[in-house]
Amino acid sequence: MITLYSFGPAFGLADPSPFCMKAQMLLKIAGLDFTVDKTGFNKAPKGKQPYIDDDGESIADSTFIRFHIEKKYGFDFNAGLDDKAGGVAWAVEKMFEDHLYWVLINERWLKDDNFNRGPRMFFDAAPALIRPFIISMVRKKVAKSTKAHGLGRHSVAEIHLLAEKAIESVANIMGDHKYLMGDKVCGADATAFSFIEGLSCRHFETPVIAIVEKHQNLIAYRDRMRAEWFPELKS
Ligand SMILES: N[C@@H](CCC(=O)N[C@@H](CS)C(=O)NCC(=O)O)C(=O)O
Repeated sequence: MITLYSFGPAFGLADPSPFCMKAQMLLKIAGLDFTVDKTGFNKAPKGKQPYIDDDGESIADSTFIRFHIEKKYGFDFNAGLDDKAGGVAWAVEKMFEDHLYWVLINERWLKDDNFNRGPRMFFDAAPALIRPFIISMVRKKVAKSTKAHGLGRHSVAEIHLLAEKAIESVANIMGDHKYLMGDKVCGADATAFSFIEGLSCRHFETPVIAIVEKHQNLIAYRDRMRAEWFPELKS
């Protein structure tokens, strides 16, 4: 019995966290049954979601969840990919997770309008009296993290230029394929879909949406993938 600990649907997305969406999609691609638990954040082994409990075994981090599925269930997320394609898939995945993720964070958490229409709701359960203090503290922590990563040291124009280049690279790699690496879904599709979906989410107002929408193949892919893997979501 697998339990996936994540945030649950928000902003028209299967999950506001692209990593949680990715983990959910990996489980779906592998054909495993699971339930979603939205109450586990305070017990997260690495202080972040997603994590899973698989018959008493706890696995934290979407990539280690992937490795666990591959090892325990013998599922090959790179089936059909040669070494070069597997390498490209991994590089694309990590470009989303370790580079474009910070663009998404910057747009959602550090721009007041977007913060107010999105992440602010994560604090609704905090006592009203200390809520503003907690919000300010967490946003300062987020700003510090983006600076520590490096992306947060650039101007807005520079951040969008980097986003443009990264997204264009993904569009070029995908070309006219049905999936990221060809005609068969692979592990990196879980990441690619989740981040393209998150970066182009119309609940927020950001030039990044137009950057993604410049690439018709990415938009068609996003819509196809949503219909295939998350049919429960309205498009
Ligand atoms: N490397 C992790 C990243 C997970 C992650 O960054 N989760 C964020 C949500 S997108 C989180 O739980 N943040 C809470 C926090 O940092 O306090 C993975 O692949 O699962």
